[in-house]
Amino acid sequence: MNDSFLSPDRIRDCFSRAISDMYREEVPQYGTLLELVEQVNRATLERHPAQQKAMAEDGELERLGIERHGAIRVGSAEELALLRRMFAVMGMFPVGYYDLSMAGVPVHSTAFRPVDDEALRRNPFRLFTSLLRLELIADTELRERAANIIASRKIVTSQAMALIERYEAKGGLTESEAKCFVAEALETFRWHRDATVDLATYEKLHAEHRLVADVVCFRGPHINHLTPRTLDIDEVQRRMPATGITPKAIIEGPPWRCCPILLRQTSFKALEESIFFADESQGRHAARFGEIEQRGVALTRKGRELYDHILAASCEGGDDNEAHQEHLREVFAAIPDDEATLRRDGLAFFHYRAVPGAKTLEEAGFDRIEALIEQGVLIATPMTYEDFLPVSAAGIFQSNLNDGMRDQYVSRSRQDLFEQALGETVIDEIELYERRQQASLERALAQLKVALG
Ligand code: OOG
Ligand code: NI
Repeated sequence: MNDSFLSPDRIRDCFSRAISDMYREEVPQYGTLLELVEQVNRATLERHPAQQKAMAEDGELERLGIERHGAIRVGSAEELALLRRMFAVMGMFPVGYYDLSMAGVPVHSTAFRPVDDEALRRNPFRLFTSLLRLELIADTELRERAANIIASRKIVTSQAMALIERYEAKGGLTESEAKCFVAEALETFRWHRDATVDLATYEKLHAEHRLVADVVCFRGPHINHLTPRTLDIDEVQRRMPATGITPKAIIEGPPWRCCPILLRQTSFKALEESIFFADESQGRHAARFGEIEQRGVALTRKGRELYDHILAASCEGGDDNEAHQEHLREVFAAIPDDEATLRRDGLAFFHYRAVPGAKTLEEAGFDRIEALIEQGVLIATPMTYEDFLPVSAAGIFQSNLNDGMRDQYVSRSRQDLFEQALGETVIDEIELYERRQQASLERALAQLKVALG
């Protein structure tokens, strides 16, 4: 890349900090949450020096404090394709396909995020991006009305559009262009108190599904939550009430384990906000909420199948988190809870690296990897899960909508339609972890001068 250009990683880093500042102003509780998460993370690291050391060596310690994911929802194929181009400027690409219609939410989604090791280390900022499936609305008139409203709005400013085109034509943006791009891109995700429709239209769309009203009635895809990463979600959940935040009852995802796997999340409802309709009447709408997450190791296809199987066989959460977590700990005991077994059984992904200056013995040629690890010249560390979980995402959506809307949309998963709207295929997240693991292993073995056969 041309030297006078700012790298997409830098642009993404600026953008993620800027959107965090904007959201902190929009939703004061988010600031409180950040402080709580920071405190708990600091205390956790102090209590576990080994974890601190491992995270520092993996480059995870630096990204922890800035790591966020956000979520947005768009209304049409055109909007989704436009955002794909905007995110590419920041080195964020669509990874994974999530079908939420099975959970009664008329959307399907992907996560825009950086994909390679260096970019992830720099700033792993991700945006869970959902496309409203208007085709699932049975009422033809309402469906067309919604489509027309969406078609008439412009979610990307003309300045941002010009800079996206410039990036595509030149292969990069200069520092001053990038600065302008970040400021303009931010506008797309800002909250607007004035709806673009009158109260009657809002109510009709709301009656179809609250999410439909949320996507259709505003000027753009306001960011609906921004999530920091904690190292101890149970502790943050316990401490939330004392800071005036009431979390949802159940922590989504796997239970507490010595070796955390995948992703654990919990959310809380944000306050309802006043909005103003086009006919000047006033109303209330809850658009934004809060969420925290704890990330663990990424599972291989085999590991993921085991996880999904156990989750499907486990009982529904109910409202008692303690009892639910206890139940999960029992059923998840079927997944080994130590790094070595997870790795040897091919259940989780690892990063390999050679110990600097290490010498290998001749015999290492046979059962290479295990022998090298045994000798202490090759180190394997868990690869962080960078994606989302459809069942948890559905739980997050549900907890922030008015409940009782499950099973409303019966539909097949339509990745083909989603990719058509997006204008490209989504990256398979498991293949991505596989490639990264393999590349790290080849690099490490080359350093150790052990041929890979
Ligand atoms: C997205 C909900 C999914 C997560 O962390 O699983 C999500 C939304 O409500 O738009 O953010
Ligand atoms: Ni989220």
